[in-house]
Amino acid sequence: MEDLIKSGTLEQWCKEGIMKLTLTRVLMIGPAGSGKTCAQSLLLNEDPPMGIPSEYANSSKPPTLLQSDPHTNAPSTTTTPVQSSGLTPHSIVSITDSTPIACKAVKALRIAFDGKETWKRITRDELLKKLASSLKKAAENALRRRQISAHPHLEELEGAMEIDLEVPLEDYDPEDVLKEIADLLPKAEAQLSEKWVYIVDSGGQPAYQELLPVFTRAATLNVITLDISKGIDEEFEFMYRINGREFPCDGGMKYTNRKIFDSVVSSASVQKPIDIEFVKLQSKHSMSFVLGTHYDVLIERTNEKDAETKVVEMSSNLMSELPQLESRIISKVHGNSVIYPVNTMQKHSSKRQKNSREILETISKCIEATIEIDVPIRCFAFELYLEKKAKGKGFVTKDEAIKEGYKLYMNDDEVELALTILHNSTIILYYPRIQPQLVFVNPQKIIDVLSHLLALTYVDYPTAQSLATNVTEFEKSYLTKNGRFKKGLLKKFSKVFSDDFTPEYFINLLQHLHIISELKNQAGYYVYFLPSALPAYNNEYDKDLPESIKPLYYVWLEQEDEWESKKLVHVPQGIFILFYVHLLEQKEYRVEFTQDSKYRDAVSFWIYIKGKRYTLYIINCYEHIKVYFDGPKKYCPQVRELITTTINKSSDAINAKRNHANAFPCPNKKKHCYCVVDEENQVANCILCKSSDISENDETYWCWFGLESDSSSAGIEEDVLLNIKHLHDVRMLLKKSQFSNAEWFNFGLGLGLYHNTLKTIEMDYPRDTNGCVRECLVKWLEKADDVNDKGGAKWSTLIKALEDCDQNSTADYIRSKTLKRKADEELCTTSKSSKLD
Ligand SMILES: Nc1nc2c(ncn2[C@@H]2O[C@H](COP(=O)(O)OP(=O)(O)OP(=O)(O)O)[C@@H](O)[C@H]2O)c(=O)[nH]1
Ligand SMILES: [Mg+2]
Repeated sequence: MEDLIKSGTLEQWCKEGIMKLTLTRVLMIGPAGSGKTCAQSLLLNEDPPMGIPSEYANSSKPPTLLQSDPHTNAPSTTTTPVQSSGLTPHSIVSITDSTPIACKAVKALRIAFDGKETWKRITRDELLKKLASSLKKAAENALRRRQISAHPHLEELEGAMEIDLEVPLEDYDPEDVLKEIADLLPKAEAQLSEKWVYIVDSGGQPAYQELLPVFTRAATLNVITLDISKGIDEEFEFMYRINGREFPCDGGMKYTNRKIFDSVVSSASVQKPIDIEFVKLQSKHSMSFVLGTHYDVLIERTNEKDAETKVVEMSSNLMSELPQLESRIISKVHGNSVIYPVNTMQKHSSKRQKNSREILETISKCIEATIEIDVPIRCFAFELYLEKKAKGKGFVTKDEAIKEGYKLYMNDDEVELALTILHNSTIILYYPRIQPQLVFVNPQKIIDVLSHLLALTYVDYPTAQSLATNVTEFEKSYLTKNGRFKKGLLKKFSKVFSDDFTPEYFINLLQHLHIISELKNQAGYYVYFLPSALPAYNNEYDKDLPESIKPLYYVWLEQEDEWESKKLVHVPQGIFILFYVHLLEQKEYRVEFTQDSKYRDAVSFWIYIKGKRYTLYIINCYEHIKVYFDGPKKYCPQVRELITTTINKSSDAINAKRNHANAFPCPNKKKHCYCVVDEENQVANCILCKSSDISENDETYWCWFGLESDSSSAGIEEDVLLNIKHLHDVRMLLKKSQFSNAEWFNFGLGLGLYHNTLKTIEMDYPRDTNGCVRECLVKWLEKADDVNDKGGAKWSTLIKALEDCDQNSTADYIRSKTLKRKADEELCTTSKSSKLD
């Protein structure tokens, strides 16, 4: 160790060492109880969860509050005698508890042996050994370099390096991670595979799935588990499992394997690839592998041959509705089937190994699912330091993290970068904007509280009390019916909050992520609205939906390549719940809930425009989102712009592409067909049938796109500061005056937007200059970048920006429509006053 420090090798290794990884980022995803957690054990070639022989058995303590070993991330299981509520299908009793929204990534090595692949969990000791072998190599190289150069001023050089040392030798803790690594040097072997996997397990409850993208980044491989003992379109209830008991999650709501599958594959297809530094080769898009679990149940019910036939049938049936996403699914995983049938609880070790190998063999062939990344070696050592420091607490403060970073010769910026990488790739949670700055080395701290908060709405009262000590029946029903809670409830999650991680921190965080919204109740107390806790929509609003204006749909369209036609996918998971909170929190329009019931996936709001109240219904139908408005047609464009802007914000928050479009239902009523609106040309084209039957003159549709700008009502004659409410007016004026959209970039610069902002817009709207112009205007109206320095969002600054990019006729037109009257008035006043003189 001493030599390593003195020679500067340790410092150089810390500063320059990299681990070249071929990385597969796997997300276990699928319906609740379909076997994600059990499948993860299978992939890692570990025994199926059997329950833990621990003091937690038969206790009322929630096992999820266990301090799990961050390295093993062992699934939380329980041996509590199982009391099935009678709702369990096929008399299967679960031995695993439901997983919270997400778990920290498990690191595993991909080991190829004899042409076969296995995945092996990387334990702390193994990671230390790996780092030691990397350090050994660095030391050997350094020695060789020194021998070769036999530098005459070597001593001088070494002296200089010693001065650089940030931690004096005597300060090294005997249990220091670097020392642990150095101690392993004599035993260090050559590095084996640098093919790694990060596996993230998730919870399948619908509310959990909606929140998942807030905490995770796009995986390169989604392992979708479907319980194939249930048919593809068979309806079933989702269960929440805790302490060996099961509770229905969504009171009577039914889901099917297909619905979940379509939604998961669609969401994966619109996710932007993970954007972290050091990625050398990005995956083109994510892939999915479909694991058909509970195969044993299917076989037991019939026989092996019939079960096999059933899997083939299910496979083609599954792909029938989203054939356009076939290229995103690993096909022929079992004969010609896209479903690999398996019993994830298989106890027989050689059969288990065989299943695991077969699955991994298929996955290993899918090179699209890997990325190549040069991870700075110190990221791994840093994580080990953080884990040590966080022991018992689950988190460290930013200052503590910085101090640990110094031991690895990292400066503050490098610590920040390492934390961001760890946050994005392993779900160590770090939100620098929340004070005090904390690093959650064990993300369960945060995610468990949120998951348990939602679980209070699923379980019975006694079980709720095991989650939150002394929770009252009122608190439970206030959350279930109204989606609301007070800070006091959080304090009842004992043993979770400690030191700087307080309920206040947790609330700030959820507000920052737009998962909750703060409201003041009549008594002046703050309450928190968590829409995820609300029940699923039951069509209650349908009888009241206004009919005089056609509903406006939002659909999501995905494109394989630039010249391929756009194909319909489902609403990405996570968008709606964030949209809900963003809409409540926007400041431009006053909105209030109507007296209808509240749902997680449908809202009915009163929106006030010029003081008058109108009703707005927004419903997530999972294939599309639909919007109904009962106000005058002239306000429809404003409402549309508000909703589009809010959806964009939610898309950005979950790293989803902004590839939504407006549409109307196909007049031919063809299934899965929509008339997608081409806003620029004011036409709508059906995506499946050839017709475009929506008349260009039918105002009940086109009012949403209102050709005329409502200049008088928007008060645009004066050179006042404009805001996002004027977006439609500005867009219509540009359109009418034949503004050349191709000039959008220079126009944006002229408005005061930064080059980087415009580049981001360009990436979000490829080959869509109309979309680029819109986003430029949104940023301008939001006064982003240097907009205020250019005079703010006013007609005069807009006109100047147009003139600066040679759009003089557009500038003249807008002047004539907006400032001319004012100019005329001024002229008139001047002439009057000169006469008086
Ligand atoms: N017979 C049989 N049972 C299975 C199989 N896979 C899972 N199970 C059972 O289903 C239960 C739930 O499995 P998990 O792996 O915990 O399910 P999950 O998808 O992780 O569920 P959530 O975490 O709630 O989303 C287990 O406790 C097992 O009893 C299978 O292939 N065959
Ligand atoms: Mg699970």
